[in-house]
Amino acid sequence: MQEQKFELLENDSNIIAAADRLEMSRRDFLRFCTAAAATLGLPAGAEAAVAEAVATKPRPSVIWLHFQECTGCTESLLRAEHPTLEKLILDMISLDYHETLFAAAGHQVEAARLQAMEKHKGQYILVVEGAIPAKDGGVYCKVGGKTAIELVRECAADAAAVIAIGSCASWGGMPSTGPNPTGCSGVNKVIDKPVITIPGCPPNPYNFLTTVVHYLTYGRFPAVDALGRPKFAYSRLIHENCERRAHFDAGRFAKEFGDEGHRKGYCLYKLGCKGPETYANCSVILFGDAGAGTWPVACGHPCIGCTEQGVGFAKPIHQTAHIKTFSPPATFPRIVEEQGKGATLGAAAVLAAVVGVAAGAGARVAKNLGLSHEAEEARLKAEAAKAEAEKPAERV
Ligand code: FSX
Ligand code: SF4
Ligand code: F3S
Repeated sequence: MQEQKFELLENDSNIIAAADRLEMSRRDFLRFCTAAAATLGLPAGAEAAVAEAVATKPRPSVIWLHFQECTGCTESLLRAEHPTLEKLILDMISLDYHETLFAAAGHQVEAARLQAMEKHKGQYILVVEGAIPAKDGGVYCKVGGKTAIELVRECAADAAAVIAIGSCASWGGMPSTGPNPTGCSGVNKVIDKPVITIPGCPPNPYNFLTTVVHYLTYGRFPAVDALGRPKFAYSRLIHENCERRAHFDAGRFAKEFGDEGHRKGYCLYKLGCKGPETYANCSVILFGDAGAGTWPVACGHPCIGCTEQGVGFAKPIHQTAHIKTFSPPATFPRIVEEQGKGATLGAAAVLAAVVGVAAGAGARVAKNLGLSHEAEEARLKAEAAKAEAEKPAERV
């Protein structure tokens, strides 16, 4: 069924043109549209509408402002490991003003901004990257002689929508960390319009891309929560979908970087992982389109809660998280099990014979992924039993 639908779409002239434009195969283009529709939680069949919109809808004009930040949002968007992501984003929007990417400078670039605002009055999307300093009349961040507050208000006035990209623009992020000498905050504190926020430091470029896909397809942005975050991306705690969750539930924790638990891929809660109090989809969509294992926890570092106001850059990195859903019960198993306890050597030898072959291949994969401790345990047991069996018999 899916195959048939794909075949029909693959021969659509608009899809063929879009795939050519993006230098993707038609199938990859359709796969992307299907994945975007699934990420947005759209009903089956919506991928055709998404594909049609991405292929044919006029690209919305985007004015992109930079304030107090590190430009990591733009960097993460452009330096995605997989070039397709960047290509897709730049294909779907008409980037009419962007200080980092513009070749022009000075008055020329200011003129381009005003021209785009005039030409697309009431229709352009304003994207803001970076926090807005308000202290001392906003003197800590000026572009072309105007303060960040002035610029954001001027550009927001005729914008069809405002998107705050990154935690800095969403709620102040890193620059707003105490003592916050420039008095900076998120965009929503200085304008009266609703702001769609895509927090993260940097934010996942796929969440921005998917938000734009929704806008192209339906002419409106996806549903957001009380903080303006698209629900498709920020309605679940990282902890709910974490690949180390089974270790958390079983009471297996890394207690120090590089210790046995850390090497085995145990839960990072005791190292300060903020996954239990951070809403984001990093564990589900990974990061930067670079494939398996590319998000902080999979790399062995606790989540620092970079998307979450009051957590990221606010709580010490190694402070344990507030568990929103439940606390580990006192009945959880011991954190470090003793190898081989409870099994006789004979039983271990039988186990070695039975699981040895399976665990050999399985454990290698699991070790590479750093995900499973079970297979690793079985491999160690099998090796110990084999060594024991090969030992010369002791003299009596
Ligand atoms: Fe940097 Fe963006 Fe962090 Fe902030 O991302 S990655 S400091 S969220 O505004 O450039
Ligand atoms: Fe994953 Fe962190 Fe939750 Fe552990 S505490 S399961 S590492 S999100
Ligand atoms: Fe940030 Fe945590 Fe995701 S640190 S990138 S919210 S895993």
